Amino acid sequence: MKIYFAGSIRGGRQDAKLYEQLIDYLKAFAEVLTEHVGDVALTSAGDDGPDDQFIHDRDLDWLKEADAVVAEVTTVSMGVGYEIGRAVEMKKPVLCLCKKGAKKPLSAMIAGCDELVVVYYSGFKEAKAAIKNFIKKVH
Ligand code: 6IA
Repeated sequence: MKIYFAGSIRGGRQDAKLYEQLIDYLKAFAEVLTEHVGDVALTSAGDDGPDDQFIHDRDLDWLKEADAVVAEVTTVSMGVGYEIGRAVEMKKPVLCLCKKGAKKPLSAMIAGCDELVVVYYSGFKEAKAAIKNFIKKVH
């Protein structure tokens, strides 16, 4: 099973360590196509490819290849929102994980979409339980 993990890059890297931990947990169940999202060395100003078109096209190919998407949506990110929208159009199962009590309330376009599984969690333990439950359903 292949998972596309989505998390903020240019939207801000304050949760990069958390992405790394979630990706490590996901790897127990599936191949994660987008491990770089959890690379704490990747800053919001850093570079990971020749140009933006390359990054976009390569990521879209991975999204098409994925069986499911797990997105950490607490940090607002244009790219993550775009990936979720494209995944919904492709009829892929999508889990959106959002920290309870986040500074900015989750966008209505994510919180209000009934084609997504949206889980609000309090700690890493709850996030892991949501992932386990989601994987069980989509496997
Ligand atoms: O708008 P954002 O940059 O926060 O969007 C983040 C999402 O878009 C992630 O889930 C990634 O899958 C994807 N993405 C955005 N930028 C990149 C990237 N390098 N490499 C891979 N995936 C990306 C860009 C580095 C950049 C800071 C120059």
